[in-house]
Amino acid sequence: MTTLERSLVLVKPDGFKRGLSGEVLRRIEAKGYRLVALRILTPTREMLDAHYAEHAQKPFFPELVGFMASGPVTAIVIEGDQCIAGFRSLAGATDPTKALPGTIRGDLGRDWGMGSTENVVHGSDSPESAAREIGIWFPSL
Ligand code: IDP
Ligand code: MG
Repeated sequence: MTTLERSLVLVKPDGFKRGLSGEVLRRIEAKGYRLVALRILTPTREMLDAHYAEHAQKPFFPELVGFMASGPVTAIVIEGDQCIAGFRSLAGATDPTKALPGTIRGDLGRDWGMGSTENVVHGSDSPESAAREIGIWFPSL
């Protein structure tokens, strides 16, 4: 028996701009996870400070928030048994240069020589993060 989970997935501004939202949704659905909610929005500074609170003291934080606020993102809540780890597997490693082929970041991402790591997607990393992040992006859920 495993636990039914929800995870917060973002198609980041690089992925949105490149028209990859559909491809990310396709991979989520092909894997068998259910789409629970979806919206397109340009995140506010307040949302990003909350979303990336664990990284507030990191040297890359200003570039990360600047990148994430640079345009629309597709925010998605997915559902399925073990979908948190399952989507992290689909996404691949944080660094798109090292992410394995077959993963979203490995297949669709690359280093663009920018200060921020543009890596197409975000996925929650634990049930606690998922609950917190879903509250930020989908207050009505
Ligand atoms: P994750 O997205 O794979 O969970 P985290 O370590 O939580 O990776 O970092 C959050 C985001 O911050 C990454 O997806 C990436 O966009 C950015 N990031 C992480 N590490 C670095 C770095 O060393 N330099 C620049 N950006 C980074
Ligand atoms: Mg993370």
